[in-house]
Amino acid sequence: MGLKDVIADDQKKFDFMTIAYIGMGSNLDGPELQLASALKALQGIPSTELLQYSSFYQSQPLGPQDQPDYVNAVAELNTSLTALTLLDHLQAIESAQGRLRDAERWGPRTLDLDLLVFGEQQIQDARLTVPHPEIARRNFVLFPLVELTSDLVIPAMGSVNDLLKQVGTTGLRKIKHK
Ligand code: A4P
Ligand code: MG
Repeated sequence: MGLKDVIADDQKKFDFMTIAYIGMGSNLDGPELQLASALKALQGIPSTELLQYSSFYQSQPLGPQDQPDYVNAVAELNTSLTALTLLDHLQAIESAQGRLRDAERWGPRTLDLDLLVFGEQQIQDARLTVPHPEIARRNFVLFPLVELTSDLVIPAMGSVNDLLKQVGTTGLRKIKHK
């Protein structure tokens, strides 16, 4: 195999890799520790690499106000899994960290892992909507996202920088530097 073939072969390897962004949130049972162990768990997902993650941010609850503030962050993954298989792993991590499903909508939780963006893909499945439809309304998602990748353009939504300018930074406080 010549050098060209090796490079072409290498390229093929990367062709099926997808950059995915995961929104992480917790407001129960030690939110910072919940996110720290979720980051460890993300590193254990097969065929997937944790490339980087944002600072942690304290944020005021969206939805019912009679719940503690959240800690939010975003992680960047490189994966050869499909979006649905990745979602299976995210939900398994949520369950392992004591997340009770079918609780109140937008209510408190030990760990929430949302698949925000999966490469260029737009997915409308019974179990999965990508890009996550609430991104544009949530500064606790957009701010950490911009910290990681300020030039990201989200399919059908636009530039993360522009989206962040529209929502502002009210209620957000950086609590942990990397
Ligand atoms: N699902 C569809 N698309 C996706 C996706 N892109 N990523 C489905 C993940 N899941 C997706 O989710 C319900 C179903 O959505 C899943 O079974 C999956 O198949 P869930 O996590 O079980 O339920 P949920 O999280 O209670 O509902 P929802 O509507 O996803 O809530 P959100 O939007 O996650 O909001 N305030 C602050 N400051 N910070 C927060 O992080 N989070 C929430 C929860 C409320 N308020 C918050 C925060
Ligand atoms: Mg969720």
